[in-house]
Amino acid sequence: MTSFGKVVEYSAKHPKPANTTFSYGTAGFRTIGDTLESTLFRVGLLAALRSQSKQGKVIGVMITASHNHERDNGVKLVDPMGEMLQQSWESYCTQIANAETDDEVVQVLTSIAQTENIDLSITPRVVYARDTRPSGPLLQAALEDGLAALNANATSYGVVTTPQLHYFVRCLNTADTPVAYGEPTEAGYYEKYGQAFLRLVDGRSQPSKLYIDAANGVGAPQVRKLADTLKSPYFNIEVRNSDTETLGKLNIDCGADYVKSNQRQPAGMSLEPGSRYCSFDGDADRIVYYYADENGSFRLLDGDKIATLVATYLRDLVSTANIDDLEVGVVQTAYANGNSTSYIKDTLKLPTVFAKTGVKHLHHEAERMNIGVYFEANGHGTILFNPSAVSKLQNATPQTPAEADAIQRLWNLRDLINESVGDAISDMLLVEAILICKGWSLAQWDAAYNDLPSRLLKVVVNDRTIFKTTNAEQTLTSPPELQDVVNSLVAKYPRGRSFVRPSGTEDAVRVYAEAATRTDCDQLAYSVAGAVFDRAGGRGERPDEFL
Ligand code: G16
Repeated sequence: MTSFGKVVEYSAKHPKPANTTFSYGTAGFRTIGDTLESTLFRVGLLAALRSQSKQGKVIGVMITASHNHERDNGVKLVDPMGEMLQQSWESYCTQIANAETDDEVVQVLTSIAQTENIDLSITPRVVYARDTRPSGPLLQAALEDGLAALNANATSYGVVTTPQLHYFVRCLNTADTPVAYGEPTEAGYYEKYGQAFLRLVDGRSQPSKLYIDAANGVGAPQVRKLADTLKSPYFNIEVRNSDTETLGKLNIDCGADYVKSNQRQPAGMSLEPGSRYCSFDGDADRIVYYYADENGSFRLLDGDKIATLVATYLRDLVSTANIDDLEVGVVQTAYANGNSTSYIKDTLKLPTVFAKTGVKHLHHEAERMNIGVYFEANGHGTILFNPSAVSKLQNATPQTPAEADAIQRLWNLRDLINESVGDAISDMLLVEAILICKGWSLAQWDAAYNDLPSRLLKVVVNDRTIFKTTNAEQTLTSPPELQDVVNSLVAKYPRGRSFVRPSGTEDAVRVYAEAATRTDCDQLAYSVAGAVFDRAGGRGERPDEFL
């Protein structure tokens, strides 16, 4: 029997739905969960092949649709260092997911194996996990069939957060090497990040309670496990929106995406001035903070605010550590608030670059920096210390206690962050540690700069694939002439900026706008969304709330 000898038989159990095209988008495959069975089976095959192409390194598979509605599901592959799948393999994913017959599935596998010169005698190793979605178990079973068809050595991590799975993959592949990342277990995860947090805050004043909206997703049980491990007054939390059992609650009126998009608190949280709040998304890879000011008005501390807080803290530590040529940089996307970018450039005097939406794009830009802080405005991001930064820290010879302390703090910070991917739990510990060290309230953090009023809207259209962009997704090249319309609308508003791009995770087109005043911003956002609706096949209700 050839290496692919069992594939046809297994594949026949998971037929591809007719007239459906799948595509590996911003964060893997993502669509209605019930349609994804064949895709999961085939992702199992591909994960095994990917492992073989990496000489048997462990590959991860995460079954989740993150911030999306509960009826959606999705899957993404995790590469050996816990990073997102190498982009050149994304087209293989799309190819195999769309193979029309079982024989064609084998043909695609054979062609990838030849192109990539893969040694098929290597035993593939794959680990996988899922979030709390109801379609998860069925999709997991299909994935397991794919792994069995290629005789993979496969291990389930059960129901965990997406970043935890990334962490496990990195730990497994670095075990017993000089860059060993940690214990590849849930307990190891809580221990590593929790202990780094405690080392950073030791001796400081204890913070007030942090209320966490867990989006009724997997972050709820996981963050409670962290609290149980830490048992520390420095980590005094209360978890809200933690119902992972009742159908229909995941991400509904709660979670980081809801809070960021609607710029209001989630259901189940009434904000008291002086209290502290944050929201995770459904698979706990994003986080945003918020509070009520003294007038009771809602104030959001999103991914841009987290990036600037973290970059400021790192910049100051690096300066105190007095290490030559150790630089901090920041990576953002077009969704970054214009005032955050000005603040990074003009006040912090740090380099900043723009990447396309999707942490996989930001991650690669951050790798080019010594210490790269990358965050999307939606609260998805982390920090990377590249090998040159690590060796500079290792070779540093501190001349004063202050220099030695700053270097130690940089090491602790590095241990505190999930370097494989954006992680709501580790990012929360990072923010908490910095606030505790600075003795800051959320209002003091917020005071660094004022956001320009901004608005993010979704427009549902007949076919979002007709939308093509360039210039880090800020300029439309298709549909024809739509960008000219956007430009003419933007020109009407002081400090106006707006762009349109197709979502890679939802069946919608996203419209972002910002301007000098709230009224101008909303008018700009809704007029651009209206133009998209009118000129590019809008479906459902026309977005015209403010016009
Ligand atoms: C995913 C990606 C993020 C991206 C978001 C929205 O987040 O990991 O990097 O910002 O989708 O993407 P889009 O605008 O293309 O729909 P998550 O939290 O849903 O995995």
